Amino acid sequence: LLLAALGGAAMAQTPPMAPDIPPDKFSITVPNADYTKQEVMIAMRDGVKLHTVIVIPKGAAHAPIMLTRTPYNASGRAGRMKSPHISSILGDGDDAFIANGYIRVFQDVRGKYGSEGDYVMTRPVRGPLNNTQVDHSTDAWDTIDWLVKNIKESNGKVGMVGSSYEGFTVLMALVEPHPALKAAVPMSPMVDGWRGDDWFHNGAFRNTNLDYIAGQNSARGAGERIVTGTFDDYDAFLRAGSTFDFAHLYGVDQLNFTKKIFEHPAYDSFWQEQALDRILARKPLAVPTMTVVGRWDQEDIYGAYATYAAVEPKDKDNRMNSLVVGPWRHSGVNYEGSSLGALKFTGDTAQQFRREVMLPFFNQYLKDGAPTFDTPPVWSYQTGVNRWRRLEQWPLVPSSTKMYLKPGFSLGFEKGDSKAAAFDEYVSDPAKPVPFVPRPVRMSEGTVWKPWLVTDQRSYSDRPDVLTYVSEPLGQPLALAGEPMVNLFASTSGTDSDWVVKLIDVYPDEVAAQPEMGGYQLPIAMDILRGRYRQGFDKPAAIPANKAERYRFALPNVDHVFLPGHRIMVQIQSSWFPLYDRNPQTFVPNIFYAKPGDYRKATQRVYHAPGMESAIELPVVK
Ligand code: PG9
Repeated sequence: LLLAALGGAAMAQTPPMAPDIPPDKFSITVPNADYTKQEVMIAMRDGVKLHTVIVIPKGAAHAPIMLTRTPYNASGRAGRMKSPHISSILGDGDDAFIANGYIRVFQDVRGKYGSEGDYVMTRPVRGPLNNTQVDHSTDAWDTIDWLVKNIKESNGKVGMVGSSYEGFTVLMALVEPHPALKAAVPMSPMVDGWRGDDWFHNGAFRNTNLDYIAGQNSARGAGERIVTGTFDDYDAFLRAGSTFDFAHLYGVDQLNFTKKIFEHPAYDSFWQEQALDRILARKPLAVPTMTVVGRWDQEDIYGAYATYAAVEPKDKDNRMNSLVVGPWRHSGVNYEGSSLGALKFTGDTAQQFRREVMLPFFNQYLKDGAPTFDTPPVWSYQTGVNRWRRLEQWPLVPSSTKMYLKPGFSLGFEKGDSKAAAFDEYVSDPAKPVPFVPRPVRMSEGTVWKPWLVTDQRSYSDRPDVLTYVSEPLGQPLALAGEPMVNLFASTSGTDSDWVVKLIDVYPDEVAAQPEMGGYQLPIAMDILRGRYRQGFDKPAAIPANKAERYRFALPNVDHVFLPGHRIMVQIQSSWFPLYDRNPQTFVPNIFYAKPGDYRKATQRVYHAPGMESAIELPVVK
């Protein structure tokens, strides 16, 4: 009785009308969690506060910090699952950091998700395009300064890692790095949006971006996506007309970044001054940097090689600036890496890299007392023979061995018969553009988009609007290591034209170990050039009709062995739809605004005549 009376008196009653939702943020306790998670707002030098999620392993002391700055929702990046286990809340790509006690930090870039301020897509560095006091370089500096002063479990050393846009923010941090930033791993960084990363390739616009821009820029958080009501993207884009017409149909033309793209179709100062390889080439090399990219990176296949090459002359002992290329799709380095499409590799190549190369690279600069790591200057997965190898440089060899396109649709290292026909021709019809993957085209489906660069090219080799040249089966292995150069002599009956060139490894007719690979036409390197830019990317010029002109451009880097019994193939076509916008084949000032009457069929000729020997210059390892 006495106890009951005492208990009753001690327990205050909650008034029936007390509000049931607490006024301040309330967190449910995760009992026995092996980490703590804090969400803080860090003030930048202009007063804008950036939302930052800090995950600290339980018991951490003198731990290094690994920072990622993202436009893709910092909370989500540290919230894969609701779990008491740090390995379940962070992504697969963080496995090596988790196993080694790193403090993991994600921050929303200004203007996105929980952060204050204005969002500007891939905000340019302070300078001609950015007259404010802040950019991603200053934001990274201010963030790192706060982290090392405020996280008491840290040893004051910070690394940065991230892929794609997050790779771009890593590179931006290197423009004027904070002294506590000790090592960086930009993965598939977006470096030059015009030359060969997300927005354009050599002037041809990538239509996939319109949906991305809608998703990123129609709201601070996750924006709305374009709803076409059409299962096949090929139909949706073709019916709309020009890329402007498509954007206008869904109101995406109203978004500022779409306007900026449409206003700058050529490689003018808007693009040149954002190109991060050019910016970093002018800065001292202060932070050890390992740049990573996938061999078949379908979004940012250009920038990693470009920054590595731009910075390499400053790397006197060949240890500060390194390059890693794995057999991956875009950002595949952070996922399971034992296969890509039909291709199978030697186990989980992505995990091998993260554990055996990336982690010891970071550890040596970030972990107190960690051993020095003999960082490979270049760590490259040689496709065809499927093996990792350590190299001293990239490229291994210049692209100096010409492989000629010959009469009779053959390929060879000697010039063709000069008395044979001088050219091959096809009709390119903008009303029936060549699809980039078999129809129906579903660009937003991961199973279509992620492996598309290894798609079997058999669906195109027999089309009348694709020229296909093929070698005899090889008697010896042929190893390539570098950047193949296209050297095409071609004419069009129109006044503008795109040229798509594909270098392909044709498997033997029968492959007993993997029957579905019998006769497979595996793309090794493919790209597109918008013909109006043949005299300079900033100098669009009409093409004189029916006159052979020279078109020279680089294909993406390869490190590949064509095995005995395989054949080399080259395919040439003039559209790659709907990934790339259609060239109307009539010269107009701005292709985004081409009118229906501008789209005309054209007869395309590719020459193999004396003085006009079309060839691919290959980086053949002797
Ligand atoms: N490739 C994506 C992107 C980067 C930068 C700008 C626009 C798009 C990405 O995966 O982040």
